[in-house]
Amino acid sequence: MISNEQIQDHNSGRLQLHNHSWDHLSAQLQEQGHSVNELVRKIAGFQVAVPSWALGTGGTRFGRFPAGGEPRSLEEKIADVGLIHALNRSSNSISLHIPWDIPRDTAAVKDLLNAHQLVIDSVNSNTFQDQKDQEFSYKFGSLCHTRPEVRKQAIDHNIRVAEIGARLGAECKTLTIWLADGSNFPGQHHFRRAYERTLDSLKAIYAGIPADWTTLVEYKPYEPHFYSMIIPDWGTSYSLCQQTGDRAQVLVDLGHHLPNTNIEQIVARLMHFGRLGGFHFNGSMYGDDDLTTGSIKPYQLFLIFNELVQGMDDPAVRNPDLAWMIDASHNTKDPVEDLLQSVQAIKTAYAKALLVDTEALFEAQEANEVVKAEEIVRAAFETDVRPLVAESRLQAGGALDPLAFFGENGIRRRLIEERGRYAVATGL
Ligand SMILES: [Mn+2]
Repeated sequence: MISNEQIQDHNSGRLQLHNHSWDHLSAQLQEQGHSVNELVRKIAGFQVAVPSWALGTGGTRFGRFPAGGEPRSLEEKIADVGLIHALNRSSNSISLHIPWDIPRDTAAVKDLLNAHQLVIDSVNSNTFQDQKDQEFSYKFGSLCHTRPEVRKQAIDHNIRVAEIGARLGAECKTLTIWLADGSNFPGQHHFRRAYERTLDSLKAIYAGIPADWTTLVEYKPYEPHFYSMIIPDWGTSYSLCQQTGDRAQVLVDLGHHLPNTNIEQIVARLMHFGRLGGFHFNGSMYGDDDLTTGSIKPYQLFLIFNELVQGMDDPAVRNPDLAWMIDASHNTKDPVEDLLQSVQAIKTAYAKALLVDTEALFEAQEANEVVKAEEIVRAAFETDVRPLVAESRLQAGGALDPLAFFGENGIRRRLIEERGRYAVATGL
């Protein structure tokens, strides 16, 4: 849908203004002792996966208002991520949801992924809904269920999800488990037994998937169960992973925290233990998946990246490589525009975190110079890094302004013409 010529056309009209701001910023960064080329290289290399379910409009209990031209199949979802990646050169992988995205023709899907320079990086299981053909219901839980046959069905599903992922390419080595299990009323669950059953189920999944795969375990304090969730917090997730195996890791979803939770500290703790496996980005005002990353609390997003960068740079921290993914629902925005905004916010926070003068910061921390330490962190946050992020995109072959490109070239209108006004994304 997008040719290289179109991107060059778009860029040539904006190049003069970009070069002007980039010259200014790069001079300033060099003055501060940064290697500009190294910054550009790191930022260009930072890739954020798009989940297959984020390409359609989300809804609430009250309604859903489709954007039109939404992808009707796995193939069209891949095409949409290909479009995003062509524009921002930062979204080279897709995370699939099974059973929503079971490929009909694996070879054809792999060819399509290659054509768009994409890979499948992870697969997500679903035991939070009952499927038409399944024998037992998950109404009262899946991996924690009291009945062994229900647990077995959920375990087998997870193993099958990994098998489907493995067939889609060698890059796919991650199974993400978000467990919706929990209870709604006091007395409903025997907390200790439910935990033990969940642990046993996780161990069975871990033993059933390929030995070089990672299992990511997500936590969430409430919803869909409002009295107790089986994995409500990072500590529970951590304890389960620790007992399951080395390749079981905690997944932090920004939206899965109660208001004012210090997520950056959770990130630091998990990295310290070598158990931070991945990230789901979104911006949460309520509970989950609701808003564009960085739209409400950009400073917090930056502080999280500050911990991530420090952890990744510290040779004493033995944390595995992280899986980065957006996990948001787009109720009022065009999903593609929302994803472009999210990736931009993530890379902006990352770029700012790379600018923190950590040497000076650690000195100030040791000397208990509170104001100085805070000012060092804040100075990086207040730097306008947009020309740096744009330069890294430009050098990678992307558009200087992906959002403007999307609007000016009438991409949504063309998608509606191709797929129809009322096309609804599969799985939502
Ligand atoms: Mn998530």
